[in-house]
Amino acid sequence: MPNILLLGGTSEASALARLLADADMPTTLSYAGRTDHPRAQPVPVRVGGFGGVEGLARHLRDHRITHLVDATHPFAAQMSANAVEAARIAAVPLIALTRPAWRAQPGDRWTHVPDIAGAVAALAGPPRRVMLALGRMHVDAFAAQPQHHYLLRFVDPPATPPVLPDHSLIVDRGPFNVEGDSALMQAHGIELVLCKNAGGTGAQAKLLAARALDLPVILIDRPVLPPRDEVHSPHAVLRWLGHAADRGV
Ligand code: 3Y8
Ligand code: NAP
Repeated sequence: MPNILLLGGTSEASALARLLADADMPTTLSYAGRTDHPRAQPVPVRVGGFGGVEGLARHLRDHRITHLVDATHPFAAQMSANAVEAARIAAVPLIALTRPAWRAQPGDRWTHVPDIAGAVAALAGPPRRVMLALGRMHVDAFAAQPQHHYLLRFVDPPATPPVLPDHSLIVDRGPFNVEGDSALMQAHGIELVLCKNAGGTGAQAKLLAARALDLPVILIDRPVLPPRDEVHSPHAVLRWLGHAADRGV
């Protein structure tokens, strides 16, 4: 009988958890504990770090995990790197459920930057009204470009006010929709959108709204991850689990 550890925190992880619950496959979904009220799941949930690679390898052994599914966000690079190494150490099969990077379509005015520092540098110049759709963890870096008005969107109210001198703060969690993001961007007179190339549908609304409003977008490239088996749909993970189970792993 499989015993699955699902590293979550994305819409795809939640969709997979639903499929695994419906298939009665024993699964635990894992959150880092970054948000105050993570979405309820149809499978048991654990919250908090494992304690690095060693901690995760120990967790895999102690809990007799038979399959590790990394369905974390493409920017959760440390977690994904740890998953590859810990799965190797504990000899547990690993699959990554990830989403393809977004690709510009006709009408998109995208500029690609390699990382947060590149995004900060790209904001040099006269004041503009910027939708900084990066969440909370990297906001402070943009104090280096204090001339802009920033529209921020956090999942939870921040413990301390953001350090940016001129900002508006929205507290909201996705998945978002085009109508909502378009109305938000127009209400705040947004002239530029800055976000990560997260892929998927849960964060895509702002890009579709920017296209409709003919606004430029600065898109941060994904961090490089170590090689691992990857699929792009929850059903492909089910096939992998079925296949892996056939091989008696
Ligand atoms: C804690 C779990 C689900 C998963 C929903 C997806 C979609 C909505 C869009 C914008 C961009 C951003 C942010 C975002 C989205 C989904 C998905 C996604 C982007 C939750 C969640 C956790 C987190 C962590 C949080 C980060 C933050 C990033 C907000 C739950 C809601 C900006 C990423 O305050 C903090 O510390 C927040 C940290 C990492 C990035 C950052 O730097 O602030 N996600 N987001 C997970 C854990 O603890 O393990 O609370 O339910 C999950 C989701 N957020 O099941 O419905 O699939 O991507 N999350 C980005 O893409 O740039 C918002 O505002 O347009
Ligand atoms: P990260 O920087 O790659 O990971 C930092 C540490 O957080 C990891 O080493 C691990 O601690 C712990 N961790 C991360 N994800 C975990 C999980 N699902 N379960 C248990 N521990 C976890 O991770 P992050 O970018 O902060 O992302 C944290 C969570 O938010 C993930 O679930 C991710 O899917 C979700 N998320 C992130 C983003 C984003 O933009 N980064 C966007 C949407 C959702 P230990 O080393 O102690 O094990």
